[in-house]
Amino acid sequence: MRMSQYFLPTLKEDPSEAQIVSHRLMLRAGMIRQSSAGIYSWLPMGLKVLRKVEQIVREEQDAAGCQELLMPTIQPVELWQESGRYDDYGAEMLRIRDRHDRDMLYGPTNEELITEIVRAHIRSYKDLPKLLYHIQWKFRDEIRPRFGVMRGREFLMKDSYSFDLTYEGARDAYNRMFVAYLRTFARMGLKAIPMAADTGPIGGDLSHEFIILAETGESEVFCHRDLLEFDVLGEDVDYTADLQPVVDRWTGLYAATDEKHDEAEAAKLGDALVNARGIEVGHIFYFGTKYSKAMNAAVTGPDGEKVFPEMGSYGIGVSRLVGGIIEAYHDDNGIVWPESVAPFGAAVINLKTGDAECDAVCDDLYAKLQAAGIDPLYEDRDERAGAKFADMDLIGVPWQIVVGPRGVKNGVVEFKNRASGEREEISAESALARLTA
Ligand code: 5CA
Repeated sequence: MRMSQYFLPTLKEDPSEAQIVSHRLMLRAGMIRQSSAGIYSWLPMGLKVLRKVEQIVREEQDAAGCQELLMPTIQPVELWQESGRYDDYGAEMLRIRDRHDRDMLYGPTNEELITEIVRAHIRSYKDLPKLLYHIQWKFRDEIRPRFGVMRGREFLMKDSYSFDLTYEGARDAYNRMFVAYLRTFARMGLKAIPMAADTGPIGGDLSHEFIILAETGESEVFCHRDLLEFDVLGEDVDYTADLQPVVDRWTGLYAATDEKHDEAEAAKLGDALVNARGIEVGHIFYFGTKYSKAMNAAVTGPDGEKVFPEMGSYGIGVSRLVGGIIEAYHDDNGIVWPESVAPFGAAVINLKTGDAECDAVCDDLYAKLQAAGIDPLYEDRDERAGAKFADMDLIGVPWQIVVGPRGVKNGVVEFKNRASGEREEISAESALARLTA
């Protein structure tokens, strides 16, 4: 992408409405634009990152044996009356009336809708288990939307739902999602710690929140220090195997959110106790037959008897994650994207646009990076060098190749790593080779 053509409305000044760094940087880097309180448009670069995050979530769901479908955002109220949640959900639910005076709602979550789909199509125990997910916008009329995409009213969620014949089967689905979540967040460079959590309006008695530690996090959390050192990507995961030992290892050490915190238990940890703030990036629930019974979604069991499937639901805050990643990866100059979610693989910075030699070197690098699938951003605007550097650091592309007239004369470019700030003078060919190796 050429910067001269790109719709990237960066801001020089800090927007006054943003209280936390990720919100400030998302606005300054031209990633989002507020449309009304807690509702955002995703501008081209913001959308690129959102899609990358979404794709990692998708790949790990697929790897864990979860099947993707897509449910609508607008739901009929009747299903929620069946489950009994229509009244429970209160003012957070956006209620809509269509032209035929039918009551509808903008889905805050999808337990009812998925249970209706399964009820309609799955009649026999032989068709179980099923593990289904979608990635869809949700609406919750949060009383205090804040911190940009962190607590929005409209937000993108990945939600999965499991249906099993037995408790053991449901536990197995829960464990698979537990491990898939650890992998998902680790691939984004995040250390997410599963913590015992409250179930709120979703219900059930087994639940973990996945929390990344951040000073700006909304929840107070407590955990054993050693959990911060566990490495999940180092483990080879076989989703057909029994994952209980992996889950036991993670849940064997103390970790709890505020609501589930037990002072006496935590005190036993002594110096090993970490008391910090955290951002909830995922939340998993086992709630047994709560919805299958209420909505009469029964299957015929092996002996012809009526069985209500054991269910669980598993959410990831996809749009919240974009903010969460920035909270974890930034410095005074701007965003420092982990490579796995970076909007561009590398940037080519032409310090003297219009200079025949600089243009030739840059054009060539740009074409070759494109051909290699690096998805480069080409800073080809007619701007001061200082402004180009500042914008590029703000945007946070992991690698920068800086091309200036002096270097070109000596046959070198500057190869800069955004995270470490390290710069090297090497040939354009070597820079290319580093990125395509
Ligand atoms: N049905 C269950 C699991 S699918 C559910 O809705 N769980 S939840 O309420 O915990 O939401 C799942 C995830 O969505 C949360 O862990 C959080 O990361 C994200 N989320 C929830 N509310 C918001 C919000 N207002 N803004 C941004 N992300 C949110």
